[in-house]
Order: sequence, then C-alpha cells, then structure tokens
Amino acid sequence: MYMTFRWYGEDDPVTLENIRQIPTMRGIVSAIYDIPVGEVWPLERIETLKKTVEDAGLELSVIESVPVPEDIKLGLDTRDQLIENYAQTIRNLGKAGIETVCYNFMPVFDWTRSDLAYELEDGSNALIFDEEEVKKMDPRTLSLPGWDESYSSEEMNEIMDQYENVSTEDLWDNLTYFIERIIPVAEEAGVKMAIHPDDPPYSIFGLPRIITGKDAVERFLNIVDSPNNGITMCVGSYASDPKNDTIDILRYALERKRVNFMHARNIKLYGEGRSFEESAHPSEYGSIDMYEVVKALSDYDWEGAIRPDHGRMVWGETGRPGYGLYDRALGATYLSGLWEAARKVAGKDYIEK
Ligand SMILES: [Mn+2]
Repeated sequence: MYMTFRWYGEDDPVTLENIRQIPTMRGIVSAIYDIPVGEVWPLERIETLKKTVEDAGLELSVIESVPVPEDIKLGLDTRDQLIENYAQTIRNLGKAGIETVCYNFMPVFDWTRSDLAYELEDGSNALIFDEEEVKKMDPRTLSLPGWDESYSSEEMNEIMDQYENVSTEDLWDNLTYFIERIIPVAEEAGVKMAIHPDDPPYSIFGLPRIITGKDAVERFLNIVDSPNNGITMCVGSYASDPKNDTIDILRYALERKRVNFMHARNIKLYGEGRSFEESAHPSEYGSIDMYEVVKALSDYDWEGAIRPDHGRMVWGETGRPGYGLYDRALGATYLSGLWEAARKVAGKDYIEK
C-alpha cells in the first residue's frame, strides 16, 4: 500500500506543502470542483491539476470523485448523453495517466451526519451520526449538516418526489446500466473504477441505498467482472452498520483483487442501534480493529492507494469538517506504522511507490 491524502484544491486551507511534510506521504486524492456535475472534464484541466500536485513533490494518485448525475441514478432518458460525458471524462483521466477513480451511487445525499462538530471526551470535535436525531430530520424542510445546499427547497422536493418511484431494485438496474457502459471505457483508458459504499450503509430519508455490505459487494462485482470494476473499501462506512463484518468484506474483496482504493477511518458505535461517532484512527478508540485492516492488506501484498479518511478537529484547528490537517496526519502515520509492523512480522518488503 502507499499513503495518500485528500486535498480540496487551491481553496483548501490545508496546503500541498503541509501534506508533503507528513511522514510517508506519497500521493494526493483530489478532483476538479468547479465543473458542473455531468459535464466533461477537459484534458487540460486534469493536466493542470496533475502538474500542480507534482510540482509540490507528490503524485496525483486518485480522483475522488467524478460525481454521477442524479439523472443516471434515476434512470431518466437524459442518462445516455450524461453517460457519454462521463465516459469522455474517464478517457481524459486515462490520457493524463490517472489510475484510479472513486465514485458513489447514493441518491441525492452522499454522506450524512447529525452533527459535524460534536465534542468528544478529550475536547476534540468530530462528526457523529445519531440515529434518533437523523430520524427526526426531513431534508424537504431543513438543510442537513454539511449538505452543500446546491438544491433550492423546490428542487429538493422535486428530486425527492422523483425517487419515490425508484425502488432498491430499480437503483440496482440503473447502476448496472451505468457500469456496463463505463467499465469497458475504463478498461480501454487504463482507469480502475472504485465505488464507495453508501455512508451510512442503509436507507435514510426513505431513499434507496444499495452498496451496503458483503452481499452487495458480491452482487456488484459480478455485474461486470473486471479488475477495472472494483470498490473503495471505506472501512468506516461499512462498519457503521453493526451487521457488517468489515474485515470479512475487506478480505473477500482482496481475494477477488477488486479493492481499488482504501479509506481508513475508525468509528465508535454507541447506543442500541446504529449511532456512531467518528473516532481517532487507532483501534482502541473505535469499533474497528485497524491492525486487522492493515494486516489484511499486507497478507494480500496490496499495492494500492490508501488514505486516512475523516479526522477529528484537534489543537484548535478550524476548517472543513472531517478534513483538517492534524488528525488526518496522525491517522496517516499510524496506518503507516501498522503497515511497517505487519510487513516486518511477515518478513516481507515494505511495498511503496
Ligand atoms: Mn470513505
């Protein structure tokens, strides 16, 4: 594995220079944020982003994300042109030498939390998902924490109405339609696609969600059985449903050689149901055994990109919730420490970029 870090571009208060100074850091996970969803990313813009990252002494390792337009998820007639645009973006990314693209297929909302700055026992702030709080929320009438409000309330109502006719099986059909057309393009372009699980991995606000656990991963990988059709193994997302055995899902996908990207974050389940807080990365703070995560990657001699996922806000840092510098940097060095240990215990080389 090799270590990477998400960077939100020139507007990110965390700079490439900051990131470069994190021990073991090799690559950047980023995207072009100012191109409207559904439009083609021009090759020149991708090459400019790549050069900016390389000039800072890092590699542009993964694009996260190329967003999938709602019309594709809804299966509307407009989807064919949008899929063609998406395919052209993948071709351009391949031309620029990008190896991995992360995306998700969650209707309307991607990640959802009830509080973005919950104060943990040690005084740090973290994102939390309180199931009872979320049950009380209605996206038709209020904006959700962290949601970028790119829809007006009329548009939100309209899109929620459109999804009333989309069942879980319809969403699978629409995903199938999409990947059957995109994966052949990705194969030709040399790009590995990596679907991110739903976060949290179950239906919220009455919307269907499908990338939720081991059965879903198996079903997804079988739709198009290709190395270019893989997953982003976001351990924190899968683990936020207590029904999931996250290490088992990881090992299953590693066995099939379909882990195309790794997100490593710990979460701590609390209460009776499925509430969780985003904890510090080390195993003792959360519900995930991070050593077992990294050991699984080592056992399979996994060579892909991993990034610390969300971090807490510590030491008075302010900024984008989940994406400060300090706690993610601690996460990166912790994960690299686990990796070094796992490799040495197994008598294997430290695979790196
Ligand atoms: Mn993730």
